[in-house]
Amino acid sequence: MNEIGEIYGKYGECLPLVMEDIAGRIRAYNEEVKRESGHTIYEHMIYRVKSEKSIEEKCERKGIKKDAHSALFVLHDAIGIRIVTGFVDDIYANVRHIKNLSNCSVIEEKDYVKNSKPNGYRSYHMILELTEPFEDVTGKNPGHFFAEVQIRTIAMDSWASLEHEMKYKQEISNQKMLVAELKRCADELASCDISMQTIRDLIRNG
Ligand code: 0O2
Repeated sequence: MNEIGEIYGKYGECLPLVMEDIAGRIRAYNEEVKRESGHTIYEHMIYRVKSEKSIEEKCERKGIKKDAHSALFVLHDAIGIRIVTGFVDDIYANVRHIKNLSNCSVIEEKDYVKNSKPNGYRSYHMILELTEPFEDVTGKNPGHFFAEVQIRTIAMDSWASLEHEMKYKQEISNQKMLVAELKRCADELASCDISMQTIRDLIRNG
């Protein structure tokens, strides 16, 4: 986990606890499904509290004040959770479960799985508002905290990592060609994801 820095102030201490609470409940459900059906609804889950440096850079990029209120109330991804699934249907199984969690409401969602970005990016994004037994930046206790959840298949995840690597590389030759190739790969992977889903359903139900 990243070091918690100044920008989060005293609230930085409870962020890992808020994160563990929500991640723990997502993990517990995956284990319950596995016990009952023999299958999991995700392959792995990673989570982190965004580093002080990254959240400060994001405040700068967005032109907002660099303080705890911006970091925790204006921006909503100080806590980030990524769930990586084997199959497309499992993305939606996770979405349904998260929407039913107590003390948790989905305040924003973007389905880049059904509506992929022009570059080929696919993922399901949700911003969660969590009510937790800690004081928040507005002085409320129980307080409100936010977390960004990204849910995608293994294929979508490896694509996003590679595309992210390209985006952050300073000088890159053949960029136009690479962008086009990445888009082609994203579409091929999406097509494979659909076929894999169909094969899985035939194996499980047939
Ligand atoms: P980082 O460094 O990964 O955290 P926001 O900027 O979050 O206020 P936005 O851009 O409308 O608002 O949110 P969106 O589209 O839900 O994207 C949020 C995060 O999804 C991004 O965070 C990326 O991590 C990821 N993402 C979105 N689009 C792409 C994409 O085209 N390629 C890849 N590889 N990842 C993407 P940050 O804060 O931009 O970056």
